Amino acid sequence: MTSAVSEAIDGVRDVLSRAGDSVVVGGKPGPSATGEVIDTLDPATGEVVASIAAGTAADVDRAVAAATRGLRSWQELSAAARARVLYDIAALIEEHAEQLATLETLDNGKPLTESIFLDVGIAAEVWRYYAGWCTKISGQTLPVSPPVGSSFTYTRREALGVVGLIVPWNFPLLITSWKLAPALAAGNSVVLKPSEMTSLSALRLMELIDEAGMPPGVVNMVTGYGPDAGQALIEHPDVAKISFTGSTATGQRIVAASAASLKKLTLELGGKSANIVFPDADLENAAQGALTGIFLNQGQVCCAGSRLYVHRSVHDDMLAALESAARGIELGHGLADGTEMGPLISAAQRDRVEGYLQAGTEQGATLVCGGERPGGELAAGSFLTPAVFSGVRDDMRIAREEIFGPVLSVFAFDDESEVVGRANGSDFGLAAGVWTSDIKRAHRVAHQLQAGTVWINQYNMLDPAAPFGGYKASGYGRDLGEESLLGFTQTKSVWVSLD
Ligand code: TXE
Repeated sequence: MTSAVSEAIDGVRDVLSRAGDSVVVGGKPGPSATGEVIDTLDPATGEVVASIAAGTAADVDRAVAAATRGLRSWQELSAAARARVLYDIAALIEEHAEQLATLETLDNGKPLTESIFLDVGIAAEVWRYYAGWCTKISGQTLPVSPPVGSSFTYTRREALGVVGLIVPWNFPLLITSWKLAPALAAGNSVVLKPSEMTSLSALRLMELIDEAGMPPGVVNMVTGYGPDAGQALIEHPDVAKISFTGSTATGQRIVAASAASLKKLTLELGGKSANIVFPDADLENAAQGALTGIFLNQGQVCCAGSRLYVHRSVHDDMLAALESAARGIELGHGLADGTEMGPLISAAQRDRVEGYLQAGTEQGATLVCGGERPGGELAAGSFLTPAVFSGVRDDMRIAREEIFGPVLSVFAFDDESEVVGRANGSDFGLAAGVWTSDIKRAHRVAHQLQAGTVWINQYNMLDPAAPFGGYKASGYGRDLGEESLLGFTQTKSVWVSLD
């Protein structure tokens, strides 16, 4: 480990030393009811960096009870006062950007520059965006018909109550912010369950939320394993909604559990996104977009452009450019200078990805480069060199299943309608990319693609104002934008007799 890395870790030691108190109930951080802990590892070295509380159903019960009490104090504040708290949270995130980014990189492995600009930078903007919404949530007056003039009728957008937010490990602070900020802006109280692998930035965020003057009990957190803390939250009768980002299997469990109390759900369940390069595209930009589309965050991105469809006339040149760029990507500790790609989240995730590399080769695809465990200093971490497959068929497992790692599948295509059909021939529908200089084709194809987001001549763009979520098996409901905010509200029609 270089001295720069050790120094960066030393800079967050005080936060790490508080990690055991990661169950936050009624504004008070503490251990779990059982006192059990979960070790959190630096995926670049395999070393334990902290131990977080392993919460269980008893902690979730306490947290939901605190959130039920906290709801009133949050709703008693004026909309402007609630907005001020959210604006202050945004400012505190920016003020502590380096510390939060260091925690994120240490926990997740991603390069520090990604943590600073993408995770922490966009998280602050998300808080600011939803802070603005607090004072703009309004109902409508309705032109009801008979009996004419006898009633005045209007709608109110009301909070749901206590909501449960379950967050994965790939963008811990960012996805927490995606869910928490709109839930609060809409007037709900919250129980947050971060991933057991990456709870450190949430731990620090809870402290900043407290510093911003959030009334106790409005935001509660239970860290712990999915089948313990998570399952208790999704089954809790007093939780009105679950907003979840994670695997399809867990999403299906949440749907089943929601039946008992008819919880409202927002589910973002990953994808297998197609990125389509037409021959009239700016090929240099397209190659760059294809690379960041798949290798950002080590490929552990729900909207990763993991299926790259390249027109046959430019396929070989594009493949050569991708191979050479992929071979040049610098792997290293996320906190080290010059690192372009960090380790995967865990050894188990790397094993999973390696299973797909093997399946791809066995089913007849050609591994052009990558897919190796680097040696030397990196051998102790869960690193994998960026991999590119060519000669992939649409029916192969690597073309159909979410790999969630740095593995790109490249396909050749011949014409537009063929490629649209193949791009849509997936169970998922989270995102897609289109690279072309033909404006008519760009929009025509974007309209035909079955995906919640389509990027034209760019990839992985996100903004708090733009809704994000999936078609088909990629889930339902939306994060971000006004739609996410409204998903944390319910509409009441009020009828007043004028007779
Ligand atoms: O996800 P899980 P995992 C996909 C990706 C990845 C695979 C497995 O393909 O390889 O899922 O990842 C909580 N009740 N995505 O196993 O288990 C868990 O504690 C309630 C795509 O880590 O779904 C964590 O907080 N909660 C994805 C969260 O669910 C439960 C991002 C996500 O973990 C639970 C992550 C239960 N029974 C993985 N079991 C994306 N859409 O971006 C687990 N959890």
